[in-house]
Formats: sequence, C-alpha cells, structure tokens
Amino acid sequence: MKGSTVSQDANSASSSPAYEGLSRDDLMRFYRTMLLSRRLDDKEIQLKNQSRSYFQISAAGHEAIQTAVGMHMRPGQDWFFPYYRDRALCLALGYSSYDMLLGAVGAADDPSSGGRQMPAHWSRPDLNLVSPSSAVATQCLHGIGAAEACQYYVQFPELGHCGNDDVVLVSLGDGGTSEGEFWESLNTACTRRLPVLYLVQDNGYAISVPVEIQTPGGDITRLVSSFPGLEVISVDGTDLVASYGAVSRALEYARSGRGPVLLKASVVRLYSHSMSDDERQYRSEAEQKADEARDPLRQCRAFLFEENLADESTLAELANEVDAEVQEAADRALAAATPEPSTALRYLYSPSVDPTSAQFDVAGEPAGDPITMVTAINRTLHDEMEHNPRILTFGEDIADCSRAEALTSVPGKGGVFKATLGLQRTYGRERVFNSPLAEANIVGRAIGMAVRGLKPVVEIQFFDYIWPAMMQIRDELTMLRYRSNNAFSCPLVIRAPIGGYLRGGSLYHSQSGESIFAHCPGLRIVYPSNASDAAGLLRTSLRCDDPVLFLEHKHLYRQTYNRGLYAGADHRIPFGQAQVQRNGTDVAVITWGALVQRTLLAAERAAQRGVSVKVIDLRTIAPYDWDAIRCAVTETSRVVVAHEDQLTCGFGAEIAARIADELFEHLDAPVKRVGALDCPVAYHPDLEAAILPQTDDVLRVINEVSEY
Ligand SMILES: Cc1ncc(C[n+]2csc(CCOP(=O)(O)OP(=O)(O)O)c2C)c(N)n1
Repeated sequence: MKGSTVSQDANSASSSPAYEGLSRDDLMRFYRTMLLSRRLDDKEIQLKNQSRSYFQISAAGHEAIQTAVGMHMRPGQDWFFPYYRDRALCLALGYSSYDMLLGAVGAADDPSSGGRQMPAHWSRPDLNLVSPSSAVATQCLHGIGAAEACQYYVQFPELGHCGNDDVVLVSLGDGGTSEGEFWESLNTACTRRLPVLYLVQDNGYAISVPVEIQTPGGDITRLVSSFPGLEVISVDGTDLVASYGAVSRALEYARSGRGPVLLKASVVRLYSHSMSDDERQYRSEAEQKADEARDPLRQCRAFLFEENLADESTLAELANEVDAEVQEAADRALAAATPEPSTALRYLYSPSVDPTSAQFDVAGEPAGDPITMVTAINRTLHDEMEHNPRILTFGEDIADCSRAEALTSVPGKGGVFKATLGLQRTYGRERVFNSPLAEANIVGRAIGMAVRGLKPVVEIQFFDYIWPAMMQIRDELTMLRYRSNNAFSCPLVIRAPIGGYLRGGSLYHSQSGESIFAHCPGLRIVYPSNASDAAGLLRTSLRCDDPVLFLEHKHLYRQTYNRGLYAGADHRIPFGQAQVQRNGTDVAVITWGALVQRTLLAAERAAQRGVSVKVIDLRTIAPYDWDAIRCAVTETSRVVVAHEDQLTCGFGAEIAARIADELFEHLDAPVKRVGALDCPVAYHPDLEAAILPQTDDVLRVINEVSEY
C-alpha cells in the first residue's frame, strides 16, 4: 500500500493526505472491520464443520474494498443491493457479528430472514440494506428501480424522502456481469443518468470459471467503457487506502448527479467459492499462493507496521478483542431459538391487507353505456393514477409518445392494444414512460421501485414474451417478502395480454400458461373474462399489498358479448370469489378467460337437449374459489374443468386432482377436462381452431359427463 512515513502519535485522529484523507484511527477501525469479517468467516467454517450451521460462503480476500465502500457510504440514507460475499461491507454498514451468526445457524431471530435464507444474504430495513436472493445479478435491476424511485421522490417530496445526493450501491462479482440483467440495468442507468454505484468485485473466478472465459479480454471495464455517461474506475481492491480513494472518486461522481459509476475492484478469493466447493480441483497451487500474497489483511497489517501506525502488541490486543467478540456472538447465536416449523407458510402474502376480504367487495355504481374490456382497463388505470400518486406505469410502447415535442401533434400510441392510451398525456412523463425492449428490465426495475414505496403497474407486451422476466418474477417478485420474513415487500402489478383465438396470432402471440405462475407461491393471478370484472379486479390489484399478475385476454379486449358498465372509481372485486355465470343442476363447468363465453354457448346448446349446466367463472387463479367449486360439485355431482391452456399440467389438472381428493364421494362421473392440444398454437386459422378448445369440444365433454 502506498503511504509516507507518519508517526503514530503525530496523526491519531487527524486525517492525512498520504492516506486518502484517512486518520490513524480510521485506519485502525477499518482494519478491525476487515479482521472481524475474516474471523467471522473462520468461525462460520468451524460451525459448519461441526454441523452446527448448514452453509458457508466467505468474503476472504474481498475485505478491503468492501470496508472502504461501507465506511464511505451512508446506511439508512443511501441504498444497498448487496450480494452474498459482502460480509465486510455489511459489517461496515452496521450489521453486527451476532446478527450474522444468527443467520449462520438459521435462528428465528436472524434479522435478515428468520432462518429462511442461506447465511450471507444480509438485509436490514433501517440500514436500507435490501434482502438479496441467491440469483446473481438480479439485484442490478432492483438498484435501478430504487434509484428511479429516488429521482421520483426528489421531484415529488411529499410522497417520500430522498436526498439530492443519495446513491444506490449495486454489488456483484465478475461472473455476475455476464448475466443479461447486469447489461439491462446499465442500459437504464445510463439512459436515465441514475446515481448508481456498481461495485464489481473481480476475484478472477465464478466458482471454477476464470474471468477470461466469463468476459472477453478478462476485464469488464474494457467492455463498459463506451457506455455514455458511465464513469469507469479500476482499483486494486486488496489495497485499503487505494480502495478508499477510488470509492471517494466514484461517489463524488455519483453524488454529483452526472450518472452511474462502475468501480471494478480487483480482489482475490482466498477460500474456495463456498464450503460446497474445493478450489484445489481447478486451481494450481502456484495460483493460490499468488493470491495469498495479495491477502488484504496481511497487506493492511504490513502497512500499519511500515507506517508506524501500530505495533505487534497493539494488533495482537485488537485481534484478541475481535476473537472475544466473535466467540461471544457465536455462543449466543448457538443458544438462540430456532424457527417454529408451524411458521413455514407465514409471509407469503401481506399480513395486513387481505385482497379476499370484504374491504375489497365494493359494488360501485354502474353507469353510462356498456364499454369494452380494454376501455374498462384503460379507465381504471386513469382513475387509479388519479387516486394514487405513487402509481407509475411503464413497459414497451405504453407511452403516448416518447418524444415530448411531438406529443401535441399526434394521437398517441398508448400500448399495442391501446390499454394505456392517454395516460402519459394526462399524468406526465415522470409517471408514464416507455421502457427498453427488455422484459427483465421492466419487472426488475418495478421491484426496486416497489421496495421504495412506489406502486408500479407494468405491461409485458405479450404474455408470450414474459419469459425473460421469469427469473425476476419467480425468484424475486414472489419471494422477497417471504425470504426477508416480511421486512421487505414489492407489491406491484404486471399486466400481460394473454391467449389466442386471434386467427393469425400463431405460436408467439397466442400463448397461455397461467398454471406456470400458479406454481409460484407469493403471486396473485387474476384472469377476468369481461369488462366489469376487469375494472373491479384491476382496482383490487392496484390497492392490495401483494404482487399481482393481471392477465388480459387479447381476444376479449374488444368483444361485444363481454362489455359492461363502468361502476366508478371505487368499484372493487375481492380475489378468490368466482362468479356463477349460469345456473344449472346437472353438470358444473369450472372455467375462466376466453372459455367462459364458449362454455356459455355450449351450455345453451346442452339446455336444448335437456341438460342443465352451471357455469362458474373463477376470475382469479391464485387464490381460486374452492368454496364455489365445492358447492358446484356437491350440487351437480358432475364436473368439467374447461380452459384454453394446454391440457397437460394446465390449471385444470390441479382443480381436478383436488376434486378427486376432497370430493370423491360426491361424484357420479369422472372429472373431465377440456383444454388445448399439447402443442403450440399454429398460425393458420384451421390449425388454430383444431388446437384451441372450441364450443363443440366443451359441449362434447358436457355430454360425456352428463351421460356417464
Ligand atoms: C443466475 C445464477 N446462476 C447460477 C448461480 C450459481 N452460482 C452461485 S455463485 C456463482 C458464481 C458467481 O461468481 P461471481 O459473480 O464472479 O462472484 P464470486 O462468487 O466469485 O464473488 C454461480 C455460478 C446463481 N447463484 N445464480
């Protein structure tokens, strides 16, 4: 480490330009944090070897840069999106040894997760330290959303606090930079000039994959150097003083409002990737030795001696003190209570707002002429944006016109289906804007905004293209509340046009697949079949406290048969409440979406043959109305489940299985299902008609069941 000879008594508390403005006391404090981090790693390794904890991943070799960042930034004011190696960073921000060890043993009082997350996934709301998942790089997009929330609050201070110079830290490894989410986040960070500090800790490896395989040229800074507005800084992240200086410069840039910074810290990984890995299988001894020579703790110790800032006995005393702290914390953590197994289902959803409750049962006052489903959605969005200034909406093509100068002279795009038409014109470009063509970007940013108290309602242009966002939905959106034991949440709405019957929609504009999302606990799934339900259910989605996937059937957007009256700006429909669309006594059909109308037509035809069919529109898939299904089965003893999605593993399979399980003795016939063929939806209308379930198919199965 660079420095000049400064005697110990000359500079105990005053800062020295030779040490990037750090005083001896600062340096000693930083050294202590680095040492504490290492000793905690070693204690956890011991606990794991003794089978008293269940996983370990260390920060060994990363401590200097992390301490420098943590000491520079402002917990509780700046925001932090860490990754699993950030032990020294989190200690520097104020996370305690005891709390870390509570995480290691999975104690009930582990403040990060109550024993739900692996150790090393630290979080605490009062520090603005946001609960990370284990999926590398997803946090990059959350950081962007958090920074956008900051800009929003600066503009609308009555809605939330953000200082003019607050910065969002996004921390990740060199391997993580290969993920699309890293690049999708850089896109928006630069486009919107966001105050984001990317800390890339490059230890040369992602488990066993060396950086030259990961990154062309082996250095991420070469790849990002052309991003407009991105400041790029490299530093030896094992050198505490150099790291501190580099962080100073990085933060100065980010705090000045000029845009994002990427700080690449070259570090070493002194232990294997985690205790589930053995690096001797893929690293030479010589290479490991070379890394050991760069050990930041050793370097810092040598520096303190060389600069006469500490002597052997001072550091020995400090080490004893750290060891005592770690031992005491470990003893207490090992004695701490473990999580109660009966709490396993807690905090999948908001404990305070129940969208199935009477609070969401508000009929409203239907008035005016009947409107289409897409108009009902548009009107609801308008009214809700008026009602709640925290609602923002963005997605691909959803704005009226991105170029402000043209907005007055054009009618506006407002979404490829026009569901968002006029929102930007009415509520402004801060609240309604286009996103890049990147679905993970859309959902990931929305999560970051929601964490900071905004209410994003985002559009995925076609359900068929939701898949790049699947990681964000499955691993982040639905799990944040659960994994943080209710400390963090991200209630937001994803609107996604779904389904076929388009005559030409083909494979990539006709997909269904609600059952895939029904397999993601933590997510509400809404699937209206008509205009009035769409309005009431969308309002509930926007006012509840959970993440909602709001599926809008494209074919139903503009039909005449499902038009309805708009019931005003307060109309709400509770989730999990099916609607009986037709009463009948012989057969019950459980259905939703585009199959509702087809089933009603089939029921009409069945009635002509003397078969009385009850038609139940589920309206929401998660939760679904089991009571309504149970009543229908007990009343009719014959049941069909009809949906547009493929038969195999469609949501009908779940309903049929549960009926067989719980209502078997009430049945007079097998539970039958109607669904699409198990293939994609092909282009030619004749093929489409053969693949998707039609009225005739529903009628045939109704007949089979009634005649059984
Ligand atoms: C999206 C995703 N893919 C794979 C993994 C499994 N995994 C965990 S850590 C890791 C390597 C990450 O390397 P890097 O980003 O360089 O960070 P380091 O652990 O070296 O600090 C991998 C592949 C994961 N957690 N997330």
